[in-house]
Amino acid sequence: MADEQIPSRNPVNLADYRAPAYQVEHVALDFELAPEATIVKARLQLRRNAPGPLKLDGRKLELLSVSLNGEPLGDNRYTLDEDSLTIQDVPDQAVLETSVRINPAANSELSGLYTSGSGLFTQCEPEGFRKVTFFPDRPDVMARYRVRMRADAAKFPILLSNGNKLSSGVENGIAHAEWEDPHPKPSYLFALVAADLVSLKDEFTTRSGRKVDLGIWVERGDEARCAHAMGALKRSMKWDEDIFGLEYDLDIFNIAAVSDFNAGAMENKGLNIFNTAYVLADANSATDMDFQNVERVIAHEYFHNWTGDRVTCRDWFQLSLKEGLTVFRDQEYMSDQFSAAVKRIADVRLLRATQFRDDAGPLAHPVRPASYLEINNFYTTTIYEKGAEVVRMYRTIIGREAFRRGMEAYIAKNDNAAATVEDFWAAMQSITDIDLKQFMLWYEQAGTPEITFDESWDDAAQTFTLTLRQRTAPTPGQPEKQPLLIPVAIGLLNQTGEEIHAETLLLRETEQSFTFKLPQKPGAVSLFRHFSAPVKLKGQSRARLAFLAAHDSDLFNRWDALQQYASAVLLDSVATHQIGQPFTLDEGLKDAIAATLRDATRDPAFAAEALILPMESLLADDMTVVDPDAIHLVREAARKALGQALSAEFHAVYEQFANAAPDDVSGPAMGARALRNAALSYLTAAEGPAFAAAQFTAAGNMTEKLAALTNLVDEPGPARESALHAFYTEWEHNRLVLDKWFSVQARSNASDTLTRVQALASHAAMDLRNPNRVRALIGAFTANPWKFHDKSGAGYKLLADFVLRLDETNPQIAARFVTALGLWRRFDTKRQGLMKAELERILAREQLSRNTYELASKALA
Ligand code: 0A1
Ligand code: ZN
Repeated sequence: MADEQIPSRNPVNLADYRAPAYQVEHVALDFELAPEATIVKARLQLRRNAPGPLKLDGRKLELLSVSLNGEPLGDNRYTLDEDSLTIQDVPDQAVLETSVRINPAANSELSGLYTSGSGLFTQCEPEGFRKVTFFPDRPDVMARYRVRMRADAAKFPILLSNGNKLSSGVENGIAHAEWEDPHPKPSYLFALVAADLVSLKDEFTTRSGRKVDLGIWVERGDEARCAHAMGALKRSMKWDEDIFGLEYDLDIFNIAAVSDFNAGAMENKGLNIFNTAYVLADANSATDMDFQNVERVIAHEYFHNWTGDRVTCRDWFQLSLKEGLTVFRDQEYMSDQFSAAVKRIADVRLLRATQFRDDAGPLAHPVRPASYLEINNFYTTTIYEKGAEVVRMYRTIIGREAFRRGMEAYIAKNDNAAATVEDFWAAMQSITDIDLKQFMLWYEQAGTPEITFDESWDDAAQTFTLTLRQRTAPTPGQPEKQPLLIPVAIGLLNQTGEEIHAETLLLRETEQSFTFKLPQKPGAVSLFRHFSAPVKLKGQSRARLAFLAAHDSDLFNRWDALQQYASAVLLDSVATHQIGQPFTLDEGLKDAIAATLRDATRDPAFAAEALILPMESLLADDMTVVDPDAIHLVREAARKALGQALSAEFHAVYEQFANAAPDDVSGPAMGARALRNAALSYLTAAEGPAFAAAQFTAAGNMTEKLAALTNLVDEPGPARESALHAFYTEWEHNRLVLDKWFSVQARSNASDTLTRVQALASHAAMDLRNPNRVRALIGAFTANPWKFHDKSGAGYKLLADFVLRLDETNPQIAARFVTALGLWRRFDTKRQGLMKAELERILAREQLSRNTYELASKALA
């Protein structure tokens, strides 16, 4: 960035949306590919669409020539600046040809065309295509593409792009290929790969009989680790047909894996490009979590073919239209493959830990933001995960069957078009009598609603009245909130815990009462079953939580009740600790954990979730002034006390579930391992590292190995050193596994974590160009709730140093890390000062990227 002007700091506003002056009907692209100098020739067939000049986006392009309808244009006919090429007086129908030179090897931002290893790859969402060629780089310009590529056959034998392959071959040492995509698409879905890759091939026949050639392209030697991804792809293709009636629409579906990638994966039409982390998996090198992540991300990108590609977004404010919907679809897919309750628990855990937290801080924004400086900063859990909750609420409100018809209506009406969240809303409204007008507020209002309630029983009338109240706290730019339409799934339980009534209520008012005629006074009401809305429910008594944790037939709420109960008692202990009193174990918590262990056989995966005490960061969210030290000490003390009090039970579970075959990645096998590893964590807390050391040595797969290592790294000493050394030596040459070696140390609670992270930052294997490696160290460290917040401020400084270094090469990744400092208001004045000082130091840098500037300045505001 150093030699450029300060990037534009003018926000883009939803209210300023204007249709594009020209549509592009067809694009012909010609690539002469070489890492340092690639020549891109583009031929755009233009048609006028609205008044105004022809404005093409373009960044870091060296313009070689431009001609209009075959006539070369002199530089008096156009204006060229840092970001665009504007041409006045273009006829209503025209052909524009440009030729540019770009330098993929110098592209460290990893957006546009860039090198990774010895290959060339693209990433165009959201605004990368403008770094490939001059183009109206906005999602409402949908064109048909024809792509020709030529490259040195020795280095780039494989040339891939979107759609169907028309031809390929090698002549005089030059590889060439031509691809054509019959479906109109926005530029952000363009993709190109030129590399020396090999493929795992398979095929899938769609329900109407189309034979689709499937290919997963990876580096030589990695083919054997693609089987799980291929299986996931075929399962996803079938599932989308079965559940949504959506069938694949091309003869080829390719996935290419790349090591250097800013995000998880990308849904380019017919050519998904994936971070290797979400493709490669075998039991030896990948954990059960990795296997599930591969399955989930493969499904997610595949599902985008309809929700994203065929129906795309009008502008980037509508990002959640495709992302929230596609996350919802991948959640449903995963919940059909494994246990639905466990999947819901994992999703809600994530939502609370990340989205609720953002929604309560200075970076809170609505599911559809009204303005942004840098769109790359808006690939957030609000857009993705809260967006998925919004889609889920439609289904909860109107019912499954109506929702399925609403989806059909949405796709039929918006096929091959660029849509808005209003279009989705309208499709849902069109098939239901329930008035959904108020529901649009979920897209417009930021913040997490808080729900409180009252209950009363009228003995004479035999009626039970439930009063619900909602309130959403102010968020930046939104001081006043209106009441939302909230689906509240409830269950009424009798005194012995049996269900006597279940229903979904629609809460529309700030305060609203619901009355039920019942045969008897209920024992307890279970609210927001299966987390029927993304809200915080307040004011449940401990007695009720303990009752629900033991009896609720809704498994999600049973889990949640135990979590809330545990949070309440741990926060009490934090308060006790702060006044210098010793820790005592709550009997109710002990009983609930004991009951979970007794019941574990029924659903080991569920038991594993239930055994995990509320995360430190979650406990922090419920404190007025966060005390990271007290939270950590108390949670550890509880783990240790439970491990000691229930030692026999934990040992029994650990032994009982030891039989899953190491390479079995079925749900039951993963559940058994999760349960054992949960037990291991208690046993280590109570009895020291012996068990973990034994598991480390005996481990038959990465899930067991990494869980053992995670327990071992908390305690400095020879057990830790020898395990880390053995792990490094074994996996030094596998980048994805080496990432785990970095992360596990950055997450460690050991006394020397800070100095270790500092040392790892300049380890020979640290690679600033590789986002996975940076996330493995710095991302993991900022998620370390105790060590990152070390009261010396050294953690904050380490982070800010990294942000400033990364900002020069990869602003997208740099900016993401700033959010960790955005929570400063939640801490004591000393930490506040230290965090603010680092934010100010970041902002003081001249030439700061727009990405980092936006988040740092909003974090301080
Ligand atoms: N649409 C992709 C996410 C994605 C976004 C940005 C990227 O590069 C900056 C890459 C991928 C998805 O939802 O999977
Ligand atoms: Zn997506």
